[in-house]
Amino acid sequence: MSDILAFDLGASSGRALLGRLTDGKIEVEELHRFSNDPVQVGDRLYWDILRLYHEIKQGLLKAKHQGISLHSMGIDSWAVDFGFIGKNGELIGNPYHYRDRHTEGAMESLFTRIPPHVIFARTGIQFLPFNTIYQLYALKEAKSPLLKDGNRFLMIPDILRYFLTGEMHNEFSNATTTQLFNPIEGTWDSELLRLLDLPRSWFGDVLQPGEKAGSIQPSVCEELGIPSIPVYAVAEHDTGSAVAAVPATEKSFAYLSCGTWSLMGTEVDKPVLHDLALKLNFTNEGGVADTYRLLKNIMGLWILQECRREWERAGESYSFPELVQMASGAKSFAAFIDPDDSLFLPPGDMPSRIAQYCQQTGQQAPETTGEIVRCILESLALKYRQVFELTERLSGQSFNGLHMVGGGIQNTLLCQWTANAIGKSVWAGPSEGSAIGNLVVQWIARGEFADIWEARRAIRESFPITVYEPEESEAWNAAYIRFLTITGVTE
Ligand code: LFR
Repeated sequence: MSDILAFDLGASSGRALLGRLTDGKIEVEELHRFSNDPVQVGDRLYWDILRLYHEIKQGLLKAKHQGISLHSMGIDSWAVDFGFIGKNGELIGNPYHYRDRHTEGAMESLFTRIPPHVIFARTGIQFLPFNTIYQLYALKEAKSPLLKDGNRFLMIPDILRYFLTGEMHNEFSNATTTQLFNPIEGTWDSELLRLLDLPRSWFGDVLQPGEKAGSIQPSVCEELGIPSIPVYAVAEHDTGSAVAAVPATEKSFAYLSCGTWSLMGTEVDKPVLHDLALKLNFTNEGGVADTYRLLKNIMGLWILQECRREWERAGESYSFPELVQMASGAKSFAAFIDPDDSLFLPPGDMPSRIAQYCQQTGQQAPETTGEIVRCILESLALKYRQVFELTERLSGQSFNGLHMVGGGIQNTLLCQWTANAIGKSVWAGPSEGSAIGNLVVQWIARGEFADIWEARRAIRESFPITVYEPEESEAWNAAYIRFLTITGVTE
């Protein structure tokens, strides 16, 4: 009775996870995994949205072929990206990838018209150059035909849901990441839309995670030979789903959702909009059960993923475990980078950029593969300490440890180094955080769990949690002071 499906789309791969609930215990099975390959055309970088829709259909077919009778499904993905639906109901063009360079300079340019403190006061969202607001502004400035023909604004999971159900809805957790949603008013910010000269009518009703968003429409059921099932709006921003899956017992907890990005922070009942939050560039993204995520984006394992791609291009292929193994053998604390330096945001030759960063900061650049990987992982762990302490300062809380969820926890060296860097316990698990958060929001909606806390208890009892205790504290403390001096980022 409880079989449901979560589609979780990441920046480099997607998966369909079957969830089953037996006597309060959650079991999951990966039915389908696929790569998500952004496509470069000329100097533009796009998402292959139709391929993603195709893979969602493949996931549904796999469930059918295994004789699984599904009761509902939900979709989550990365945030900020979007497409337009035209008057004839068709998607116009391919959505841009948030790492596309068309937003370069857009944020700074918009600030001359709308000061950052005004944007923050109205939205509570951190300033990332690829936020939807700057993407839309860049399209406006470029007089993009998308804006001429567009009729409805939908984000990535909204589009895929629309293809399946024929219904157009926006969803709360993702809507907040646009930096166009006003959390106090609980709706799109009409004033920002007006200042950007964007029609309010493009932005639709905003469903909360757990609300029903339609059912698979007859034409799709016929095409796939499947019965119709309800499609729920979940926390369709993957980070929202990942944090829903944090197996915390206490109301106040710190988390790190670790994947391509590292998202670190805490859960709060109301957005934190004061000056310090603005100054520290923290965000207040919408979550499940009327919560917000007070967090900061950290560039994350993206830098390592891009290094791996670069080495592969040069004919050297390594698995992630091999890379981690090489790092563990390299000299410790030899060089540091600030992972959040804008140098590391666009795709490209990361080993050269790391060397460039080291030169600029008077350090000997790492040379061997192991040295480079060590530099990235140590710098990430030290950055985590910095953001962990800022989260404590900003939220006025002291945490006795850190929950880590997401695929990045398979990197046990990074988990251990994170514990070492923050000097506190790390509890790692589950690794399929986003997909599990997606599942539990559906189960809550279907009355299988009373609330998010009951769901979190079930997650804690259903998945292994690995504990890492801090080691080598003195060496890591000394490294932290050097890291702060070299990166020059004190806040
Ligand atoms: C993580 C994530 C982050 C968001 C970034 C871009 O997958 O969703 O939360 O800032 O991707 O959308």
